[in-house]
Amino acid sequence: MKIADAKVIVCSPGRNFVTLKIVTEDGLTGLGDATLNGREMAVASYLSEHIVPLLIGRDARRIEDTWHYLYKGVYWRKGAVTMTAIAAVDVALWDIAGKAANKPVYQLFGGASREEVLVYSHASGATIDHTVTAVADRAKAGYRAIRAQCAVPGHAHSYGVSKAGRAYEPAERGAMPAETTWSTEPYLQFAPMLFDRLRRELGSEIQLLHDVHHRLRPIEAARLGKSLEPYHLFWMEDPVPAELQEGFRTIRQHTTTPVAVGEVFDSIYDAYRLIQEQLIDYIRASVVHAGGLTHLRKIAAVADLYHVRTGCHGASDLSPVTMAAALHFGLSVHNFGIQEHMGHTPETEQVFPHGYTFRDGAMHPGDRPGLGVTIDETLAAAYPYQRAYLPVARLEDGTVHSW
Ligand code: EZ4
Ligand code: CO
Repeated sequence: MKIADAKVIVCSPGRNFVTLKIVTEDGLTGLGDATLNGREMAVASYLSEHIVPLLIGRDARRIEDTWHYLYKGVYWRKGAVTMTAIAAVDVALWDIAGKAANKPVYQLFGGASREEVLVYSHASGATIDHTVTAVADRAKAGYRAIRAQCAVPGHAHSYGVSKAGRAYEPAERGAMPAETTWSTEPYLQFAPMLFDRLRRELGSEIQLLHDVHHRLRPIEAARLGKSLEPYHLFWMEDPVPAELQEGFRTIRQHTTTPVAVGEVFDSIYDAYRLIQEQLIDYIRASVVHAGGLTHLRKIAAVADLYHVRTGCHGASDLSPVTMAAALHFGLSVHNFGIQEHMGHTPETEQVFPHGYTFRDGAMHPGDRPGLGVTIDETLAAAYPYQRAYLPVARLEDGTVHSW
């Protein structure tokens, strides 16, 4: 089962996606997502210039060997661009392996560990009233777990708040990144008020999540976690930037609010101390940015030893190919926690027809052979790439801050 062809497809059905398509001599095709939000063409070129020539003629069944050939063989290890490129190859090969076996990918991972994959949706608003309504709407749509974000009064640019009537999409097309401002103290005072209202209006059953998006320092995150304890959040996400894993000790010493981290992690090496010291509760590393299904399953296996569960990133910049892969992973992995489900635009859904389904707050990858996702290349070509950037954040005095 030799690889006969591989190509990179870049399209923009509402937002940019990079997709790797691998074809075998026997005519099987596999898809892998290679989208790195705001730096898409770096991965596209890494794949087409450096990896595609290495794939032609390789045995498509040698997934583990190919992973190490690309990881160790490059000499320059890790990094978001490298790990996203490796992930695209890895996921495409698992797609092919499923098709060759005529089984959905989760059946190659030991089968289903559960009947469904619990997902959480997003809700946001410009005011607490709007946010309460938005969360209630998501609950009506069937979601049992909802991430709530709200603009801090006087600070229009709080993270995660959608522009009126539009789905939240942080990357903006244009020549330069948008600039937003951030102020920590008003946020720390405001966040408990938001969750107090949400609990009083929506009750205690619904699972509430919140994304801090790397904005705080450890002692500030400890204060936030403590102030949110009465509202028993499912998790507080990315409370601080995680380059300094030790920083989480301070948070842990002060609060029982569960902590989730890792959507920007590229491998187990970003997380092993967090996991081994049990400084986090959920690991958010994703199929697409952490080396594909092969490496994410190893991260989950390490996490399982330390009571850490999975909570994979699933924003709109992770394509339907990643969503499908995440669902095969989530259905099968023992220590699954929750899966983010932000959803995609109708244009994106048309470009990537898929077999996964949503019902009553949970998803299922479906039982088509492989991942169960295809790409309509003709339609994709109608949406050419457009450069887009994630915003940058500054403090009120102009200092650059984590966005
Ligand atoms: O800002 O995926 O939890 N979800 C998030 C996302 C990220 C984007 C960055 O590309 O934090 O919305
Ligand atoms: Co996040």
